[in-house]
Amino acid sequence: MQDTPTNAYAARRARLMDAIGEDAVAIFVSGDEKLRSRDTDYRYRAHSDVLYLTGFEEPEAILVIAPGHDEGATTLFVRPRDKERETWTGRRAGPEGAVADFGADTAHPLEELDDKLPDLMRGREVLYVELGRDAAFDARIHRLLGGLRRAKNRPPEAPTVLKDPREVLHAMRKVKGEEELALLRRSCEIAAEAHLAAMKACKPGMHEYELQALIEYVFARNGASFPAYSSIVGGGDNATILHYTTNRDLLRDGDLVLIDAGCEFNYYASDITRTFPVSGSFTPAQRDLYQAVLEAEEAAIAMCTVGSSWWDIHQATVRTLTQAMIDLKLLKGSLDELIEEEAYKAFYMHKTGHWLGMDVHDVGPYYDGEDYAKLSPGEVQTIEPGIYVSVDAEDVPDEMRGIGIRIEDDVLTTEDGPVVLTGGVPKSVEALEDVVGSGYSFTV
Ligand SMILES: [Mn+2]
Repeated sequence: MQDTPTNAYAARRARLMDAIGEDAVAIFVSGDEKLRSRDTDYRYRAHSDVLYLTGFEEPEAILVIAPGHDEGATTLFVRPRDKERETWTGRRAGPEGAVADFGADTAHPLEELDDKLPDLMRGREVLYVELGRDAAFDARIHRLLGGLRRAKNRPPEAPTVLKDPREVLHAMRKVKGEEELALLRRSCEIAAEAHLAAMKACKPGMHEYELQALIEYVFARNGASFPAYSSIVGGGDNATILHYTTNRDLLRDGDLVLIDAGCEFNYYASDITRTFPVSGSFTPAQRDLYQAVLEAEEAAIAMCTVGSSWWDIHQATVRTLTQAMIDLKLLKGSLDELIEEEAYKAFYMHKTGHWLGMDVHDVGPYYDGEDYAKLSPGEVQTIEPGIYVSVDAEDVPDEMRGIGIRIEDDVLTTEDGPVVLTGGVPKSVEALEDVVGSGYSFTV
């Protein structure tokens, strides 16, 4: 997390403390490593809540925020330094490093959690903890709470109210600070460069995985340590599978290829989709469908202004796309009836976008029980309409079967209107026909 200033983490913790108050204590868990196969783990990535509040990247860490506590409000429980383990699996900050480099007031080795956590909860009314993610951790919390409740000859000391910390913290995470926007912008720039590289390199006879490799090479070369999600490279009718990640097929002349890929740069995700002809020129049917999706995308981006409702943007996009489906003979009937019956869902079955931040499908509410979320300055969301015509769709023009198109950009809402963070990658028909297959050479 070298690119986020230490005082930004302190400021985030201070806002959280203000929100929960001195009667409360909050616990956040970074998560364990996960076995991938036999004795090999998936590459570790800490929970975004812990990263957001501390920048601490190691597995198994537990962060406790107890506002006003005698020994300081921020406590980290972390893996201890261990010369032998560190020789095998990498450096550890240890409790000393947690204090020196990650803003903890106090830090302890993990093995002291059962001993020390009750002291941090004692006398506070509300315990904020996310239950239901890790059964072993849930059981541990219940056991420690039970111990506090059984304490004799003292006033009641255990928290009596359990709350989910996500409501407070995720509302904070939804609105990005300047230091976060700088990282998000860079993440988007890198992903845009990767998509452009794939367009330039693409030619018939390549495999989907070759474009995937090139995209992920550009991510890594720019210091983005992970793809933000499994890269999707779908040629031909693979593009009609929304989360196709097999990426094993040949890319054929006459087909489109849909690429949905973004990187994670300093823990901030980008998320871009482009669809373009493998050979560099659209067929008339491909062009018609593409143009319809592009117009819907541009109209939706223009709606990303302060106060716009997330749901209204989706509804407007549904309307635009349904009209296009009528015009292109994918659907028959009246616009209002087709929307009412949700007939468009045969070809457009997902929502128009999602929040973007440390997680690709970022946190923060879409609906508060009464109203859909309205956009505020500093929020970033994707806009990603699509049309997907499956090969076995009924009553559709033959030349449209097996075509899947999605166009996705990442959009920041500001007082001055929408800012497209992923504008560095072409999307007009003319620009794509120009750039696809124009050649890409590695510079190392
Ligand atoms: Mn997306």
